[in-house]
Amino acid sequence: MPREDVTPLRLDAVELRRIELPLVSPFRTSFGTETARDILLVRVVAEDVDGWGECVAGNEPLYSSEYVEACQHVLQHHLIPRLFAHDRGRVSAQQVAKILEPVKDHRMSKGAIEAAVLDAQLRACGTNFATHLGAVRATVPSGVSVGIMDSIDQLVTTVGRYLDDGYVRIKLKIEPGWDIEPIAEIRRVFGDSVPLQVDANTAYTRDDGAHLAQLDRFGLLLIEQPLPEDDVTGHAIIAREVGTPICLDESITSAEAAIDAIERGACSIVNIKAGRVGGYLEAVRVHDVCAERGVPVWCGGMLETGIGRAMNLALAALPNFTVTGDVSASERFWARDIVDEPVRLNDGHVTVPTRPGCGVEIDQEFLDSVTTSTVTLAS
Ligand code: SMG
Ligand code: MG
Repeated sequence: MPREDVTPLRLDAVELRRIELPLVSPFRTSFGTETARDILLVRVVAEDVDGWGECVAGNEPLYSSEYVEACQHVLQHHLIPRLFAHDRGRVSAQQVAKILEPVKDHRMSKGAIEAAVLDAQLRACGTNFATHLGAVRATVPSGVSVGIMDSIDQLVTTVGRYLDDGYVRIKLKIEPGWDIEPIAEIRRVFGDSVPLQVDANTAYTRDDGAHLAQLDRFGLLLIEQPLPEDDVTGHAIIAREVGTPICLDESITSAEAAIDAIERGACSIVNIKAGRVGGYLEAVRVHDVCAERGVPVWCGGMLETGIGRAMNLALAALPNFTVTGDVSASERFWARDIVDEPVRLNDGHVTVPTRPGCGVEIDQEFLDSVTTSTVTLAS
């Protein structure tokens, strides 16, 4: 296995930068509609090399308890001071989780700073994320996540456009009142061979097993996170009532949580998002424990900019990522990305970056033009 420790770097400064990026179209899930993202980027300056990390928390605490303003606070007042205090600011990405362990949860914040440290270290030694994490593929198939729409007609038009673009798998967001009918219509219009899955973002209850079993006739790849994140037992109950495989997203907050959910029969597929589990290194551990148990995984998305997108592609190229992920092109969400090489769709696939670190460079002029605030902390 690669992924061995890389040389620690001395952190000279950390910049917390907030940007505002409008989405090309509103994105509606069972918990709300987003039209723009307020994104927190973390830049570490370490021994003359920069490293970037992206915090995936949303504007509001709706996907999970984390939200961008709180992430900025905990990074500024609790996480970064602990890193500066460790060995006079000398840290390696592999030490970050341990150093930050006394601070409970806040995984998206921890993941963002760990990513920035890892990016700096890998740039310093000329290695890329893919090699470091253990990637085995140069390109990965690209799936797209489609929000809840105002009408089924609008959904059909949108899905048709993504299929024309070449996406090889469609994920539809569902909620009570927007499930059986829209799926039936998508199957009727586009046929049974389109790889299709649904994501409920916790919108159902333990009583909905029989209702969700009506989705079985559509041959879906999986149903993602039907119940609240802390209801692992409920998912095990639903998994017995529904023929379609149950996949967990929000519930999987660590490798330990993944083992627990798998052993309790709550899921047979796992969605991995680095931010949700506290960073790319824990994400690799989740990948590994799932692989050891024969459970396939796929890479989730959190409407990332080109920074998080590039890192996600490295992760999605690991061997047990055998299910197509939410690794769409930058243009799926952004009119213009903040990096020099936005993710592009090529025959339904996206290319894993190969340059050092996360493999993309910041478009500084554009980044500055969308920046809403910057705080610099010096060690
Ligand atoms: O980045 O392609 C993407 C978005 C994928 O649907 C997506 N993410 O629960 O999986 C999920 C959602 C979470 C984000 S909604 C704010
Ligand atoms: Mg999800």
